[in-house]
Amino acid sequence: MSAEGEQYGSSEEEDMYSDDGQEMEEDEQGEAPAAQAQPVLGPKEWVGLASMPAATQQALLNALGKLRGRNVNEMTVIFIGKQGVGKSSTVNTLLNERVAPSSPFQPENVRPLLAGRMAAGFTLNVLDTPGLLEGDSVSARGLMALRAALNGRKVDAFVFTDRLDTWRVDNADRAIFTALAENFGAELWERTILGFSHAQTTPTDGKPYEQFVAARVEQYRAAVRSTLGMKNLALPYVLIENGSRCKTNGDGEKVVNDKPWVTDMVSTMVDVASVGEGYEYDHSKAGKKLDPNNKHKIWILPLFLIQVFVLRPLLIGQIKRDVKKAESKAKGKK
Ligand SMILES: Nc1nc2c(ncn2[C@@H]2O[C@H](COP(=O)(O)OP(=O)(O)OP(=O)(O)O)[C@@H](O)[C@H]2O)c(=O)[nH]1
Ligand SMILES: [Mg+2]
Repeated sequence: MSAEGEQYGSSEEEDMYSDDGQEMEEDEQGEAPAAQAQPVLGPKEWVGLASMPAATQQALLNALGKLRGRNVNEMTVIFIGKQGVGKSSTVNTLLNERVAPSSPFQPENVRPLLAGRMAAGFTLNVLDTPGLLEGDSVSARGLMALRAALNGRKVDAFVFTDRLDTWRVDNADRAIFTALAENFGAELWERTILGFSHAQTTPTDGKPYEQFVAARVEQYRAAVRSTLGMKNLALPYVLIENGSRCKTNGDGEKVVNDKPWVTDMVSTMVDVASVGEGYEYDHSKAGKKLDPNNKHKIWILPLFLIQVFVLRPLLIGQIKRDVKKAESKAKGKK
């Protein structure tokens, strides 16, 4: 977290983002086209805030005001998780703008995306990242995109997003928990909020809603803590409902279980942001394992050398001896 505005577009990787949250097109060489290579970078006025219900606007400004009270004028949050769990939709709902592409049918964004928004002298930076799963394994591409998003930037809170209505934490999920810790350090998890989308789900087991939520949250927390061997991880949680049928209260605010959830989410982010100095990606400590499928590649060269310099000469020697034997046998017969 920093009290001063960061430089946008100051690094090579910054070219991956645009200031309005739209992904930049790639040309055939995979580079940003010249016309867009140097967009006017920097946070924009948070126009979406003005069209939120007055009660939400006030509550958000109050929540962010807690940081301003500590002389901090900026907060950076980043959404991570598998494909299709609602990361982009949540970014859009949070900013009340359609900045991130979202689709029910296919993985949407393959590159990270940054949207910086200013209101009342405060800058909120929101980052959306591509899904972290490819087939049944952790996506190396997803991890690389996340690294690009983290590089050179202090992050105040991560929102690890998943659906409330999925009743599983499987091996692929656990592999993602581990890959994040291995590649980006366990500190990432100390700044992580669990974000459950589809929170307007009706409990299927007939349990009261609160119990249903508590069970899913505890299941998730236990899985993360046990996978990482970090039993004291706090892992606060927030409930999210991006659907157009999200209930609203008398003030027109989107609510889940009667609570205005956007405000609740931002307050939780502020609480996490208020602790310590924020997360910074440490290149030297992590990053060598970005390809989770790379683990055994270290053996390729030694095995190749053994094959060329040991096995092959042995085999050729044996073949020569066999040929000689066969020839002398044939001579003997004559
Ligand atoms: N009902 C409901 N639908 C949601 C919610 N969040 C997301 N969706 C829908 O789920 C689908 C996927 O959502 P996205 O926001 O694109 O998911 P994502 O995590 O960004 O996916 P990738 O970019 O592919 O990693 C879209 O059709 C959304 O409309 C939610 O809270 N409630
Ligand atoms: Mg997305």
